[in-house]
Amino acid sequence: MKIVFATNNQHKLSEVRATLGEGYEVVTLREVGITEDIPETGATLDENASIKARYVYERTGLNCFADDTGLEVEALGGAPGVHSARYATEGHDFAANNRKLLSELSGVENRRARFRTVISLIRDGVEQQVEGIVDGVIATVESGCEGFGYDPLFIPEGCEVTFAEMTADQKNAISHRGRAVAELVKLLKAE
Ligand code: ITT
Repeated sequence: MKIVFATNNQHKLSEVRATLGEGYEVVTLREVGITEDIPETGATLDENASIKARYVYERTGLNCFADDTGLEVEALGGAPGVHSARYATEGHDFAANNRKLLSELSGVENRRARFRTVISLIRDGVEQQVEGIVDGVIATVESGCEGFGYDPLFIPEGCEVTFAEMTADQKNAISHRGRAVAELVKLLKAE
């Protein structure tokens, strides 16, 4: 099945391609001629996932899906949440975001956090949403260099290492996005 993934994030693209496997031809925005950044003007992850998927569907008429992900930190009242990409600066500066997170949590004992991914699928014009969540804690120092974003600071529940210290397969097996994509596959397989 051919399907457009509405993202400009290459890390997400390779994670999703690996999780979906061979039955799906995942096409990029560039491959369907969309080179501009899709404005993420929603107030929630659900809204942004929907905005990105609809943007692609309206321009291409192709089956597509979009993911919006946020890191929700309990002691910060759920921040950075929907603002995760631009937490420290307007650019997607992963290192600056991680520095800011560590500084906001300096001296804070409650390190509980979760990643939440919402995926909006539009198939034959019909939109459906699924979600994936992984609970964990924010480490006090960055570790590992795999993955992207907040991965060097996020230790999933039941693990002793951060996502950035795991292989892509290990992360995908338990991550927010891996879980959301597993739900996406269920939707795609259901007629
Ligand atoms: P697209 O909108 O083009 O898909 P993006 O990078 O803007 O890409 P999101 O808005 O969904 O993606 O994600 C917001 C930020 O959350 C992202 O820039 C990362 O800093 C962080 N993030 C998302 N998924 C993550 C993951 O699996 N591991 C670590 N950080 C992640």
